[in-house]
Amino acid sequence: AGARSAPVAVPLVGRDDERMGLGVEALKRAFLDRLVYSQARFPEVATRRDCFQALALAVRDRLLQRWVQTARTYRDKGSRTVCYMSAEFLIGPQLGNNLINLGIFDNARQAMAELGLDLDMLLDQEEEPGLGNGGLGRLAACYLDSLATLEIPAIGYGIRYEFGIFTQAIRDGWQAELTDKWLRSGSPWLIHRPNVAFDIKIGGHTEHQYEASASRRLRVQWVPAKVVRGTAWDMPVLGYGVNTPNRLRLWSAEAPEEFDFAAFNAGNYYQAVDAEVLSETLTKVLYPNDEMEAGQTLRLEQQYFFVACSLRDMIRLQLQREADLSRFHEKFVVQLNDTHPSIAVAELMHLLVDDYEMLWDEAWSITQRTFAYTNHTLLPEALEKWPLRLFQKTLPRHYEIICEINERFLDEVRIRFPGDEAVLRRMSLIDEDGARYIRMAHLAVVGSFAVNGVAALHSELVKSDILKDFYELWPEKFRNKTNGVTPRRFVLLANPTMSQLIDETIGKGWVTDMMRLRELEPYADDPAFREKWRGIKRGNKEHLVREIKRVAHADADPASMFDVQVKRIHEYKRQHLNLLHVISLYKRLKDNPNLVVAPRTVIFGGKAAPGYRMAKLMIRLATAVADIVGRDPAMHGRLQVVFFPNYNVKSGQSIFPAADLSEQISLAGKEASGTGNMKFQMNGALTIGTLDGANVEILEQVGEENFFLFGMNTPEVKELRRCGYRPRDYYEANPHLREVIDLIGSGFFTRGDRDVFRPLVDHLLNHDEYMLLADFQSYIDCQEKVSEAYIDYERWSRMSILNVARSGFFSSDRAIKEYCTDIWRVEPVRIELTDLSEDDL
Ligand code: 4GP
Repeated sequence: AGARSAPVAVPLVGRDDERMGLGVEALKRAFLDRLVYSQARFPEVATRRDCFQALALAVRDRLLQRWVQTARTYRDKGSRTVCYMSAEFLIGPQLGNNLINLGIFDNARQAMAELGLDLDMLLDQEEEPGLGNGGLGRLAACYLDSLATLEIPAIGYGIRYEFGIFTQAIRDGWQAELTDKWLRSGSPWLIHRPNVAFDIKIGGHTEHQYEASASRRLRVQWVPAKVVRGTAWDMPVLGYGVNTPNRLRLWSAEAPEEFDFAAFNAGNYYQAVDAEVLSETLTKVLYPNDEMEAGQTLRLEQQYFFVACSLRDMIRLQLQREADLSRFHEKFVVQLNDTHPSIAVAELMHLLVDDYEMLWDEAWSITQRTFAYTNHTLLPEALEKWPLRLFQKTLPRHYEIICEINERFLDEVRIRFPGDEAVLRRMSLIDEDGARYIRMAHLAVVGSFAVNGVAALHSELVKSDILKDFYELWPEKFRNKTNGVTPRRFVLLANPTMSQLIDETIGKGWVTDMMRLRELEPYADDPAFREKWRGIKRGNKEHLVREIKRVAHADADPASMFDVQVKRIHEYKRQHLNLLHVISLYKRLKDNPNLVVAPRTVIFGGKAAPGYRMAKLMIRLATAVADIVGRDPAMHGRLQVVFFPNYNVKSGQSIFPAADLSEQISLAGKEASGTGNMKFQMNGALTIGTLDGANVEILEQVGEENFFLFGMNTPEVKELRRCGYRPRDYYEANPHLREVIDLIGSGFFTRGDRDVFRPLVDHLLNHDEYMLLADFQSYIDCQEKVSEAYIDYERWSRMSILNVARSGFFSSDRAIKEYCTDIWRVEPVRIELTDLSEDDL
């Protein structure tokens, strides 16, 4: 690049690709430059990895150009900013998505082809940044995409885990966990900001002193046991078709001093580096528990660490523009993604009261106007509570602050519910029954101005069940924000052939206005369109068949129905109910070889938390059934089972577009929303599901005739539980169910070993917390209807088209717009791109 000339403002509309650096020639040049100047390689010796890196860096340059302007605009305008705080951002591979959002996917493909490279091969090189477990982390990533696309000033704050969610391998049918190494060769998207650094205290004790001045204010000093330095790593998140990249800022822990010279000089070399090693463990690894709390000190330290860095960062930004923090809540609104960051409520109080010497009442008023909290689960084992002793030891000052918040809060409760001791005990931030705990959900609710669930049903259950008392106290705080997913990644990028057909049929523009998909409805009655639709699904299935061959070493028949359940493995999600159906079908096909049913390939994918024994056993059951069914020649062309290993964002992009049937079969009242259900629907899969989570709203959108509904609803579940649920009664009353369960128990799937699945069978017969046996027959009957519908392929295609046409509501753009108007009160800020001169590129 030559001397920089002053940038000239040129709007992006009517852009000239080459001049903007986005054309084929410009991309080739940029790629080669990056190969040489960043990778120090020439084309003849470059590896695939070098080439990926070079293309990614060339794309990143284009993001950064927009980023700088965005940052400048936000600063100049002092725009109100959403801070999305989340311990997880399951962002997935970035290159494809960035090419899509920049609008240069086709140009990049051509540019690479002209250099003799295949874009798909390059995309395949990218390591998956698995900085999350499942739904909650992926939702955060979809929301960042929509925030940027809607041009909302926003920052995602999270943790730069060195090791994300483990890589799953299947060994002898069991899940094996391998360490994830997404950073092994660095990430081209992360930009280190060593100068954005904060020293964070942990542990120790507090000292209380009255000031000598007339006011004799109480001053609290926190004397920590250790100090960890957090530095920022930024990832640009570009919106689709706009010039807004927002910032995902991830904190990484280091030792504040590189070296303890005192220890070194005393001759203890090891102790000298100890602090560094210890500090760095803090952000080493993501806890692989989905909907389950670990309750370990390191986890609390992680949560506190990233929240403390983030709030300090926000305060720094605010003090660049204003003299004090009295308008902090006007500049920032913080969304707490579940309770993981809810310690932020106490931390902001600590900062305002202790560091900035604000009076408690003013600080509390700012705090309560800053935070909003999203609940993602009703499962009791996922509701975070910290043993008091552990908490006090880790965060002594926050313990005091929480006690103070609690006292004041309980005074309010006393006034509202006089004489009701039970309500005080239930609502207290501290659980005093038995071992004492801090209840993080209560802290989040008390410290927030808004609380939301993630689907209509779930938000109702939040109000009627887990936060009932709080709802009675503050009904105005509670709302619903039904989840959404980004159509950029999960339709445009994942399913280019369907996207193209939609473009040709109703024109472009639906990607940012998904309600326009309704215009597809009339085409459901057009046989020629249906045929094209089937052709596209077939192509996507053939692509998945190749993937299945590659990773699961199995052959799958693309003519069969692809019946798919991919999500974390959990008892409440009931993958084992799906397996009961598979075994039932197997048995029926064996008994009656002439049975007329649709041929099926049942595909499972998902990780189990490493310490969750029952979930691991469910995987083992899936692989065992896959094995036996696969070996049976009688099943050939009729039934097949595949366990797709290491399900993640990347493989999801091949799986959703290829699915015919989407399994959403959790026990009613347990799945907060689900988002996979939406990704399947957007890609033309039909749902078999219970009235749970967002299934309820999917059913409402598509109509009963385009949805396979089965099972008990939430009131029925509650009623059955109230009456005393006895799973064994179902087993005894239903001979077919008995056959299926007995087959598992008999050792049939494990070469005669009856012990392997005994815990699972025993659990089903004696406890069956998630009521599989109660829903079994209804599920089997419903699967029968699925089979009939699939055989009538014209009818199936019609239903599939209508599902896509009616999926617009589930775009994360809709969800984010609701958050913006109803909770965040933020407005879009348009970013005008100023052109770079020729020789800058
Ligand atoms: C998940 C819920 O289980 C899922 O229903 C929901 O769609 C998703 O959050 C996003 O809201 N919860 C978690 C968790 O991932 O760890 O609690």
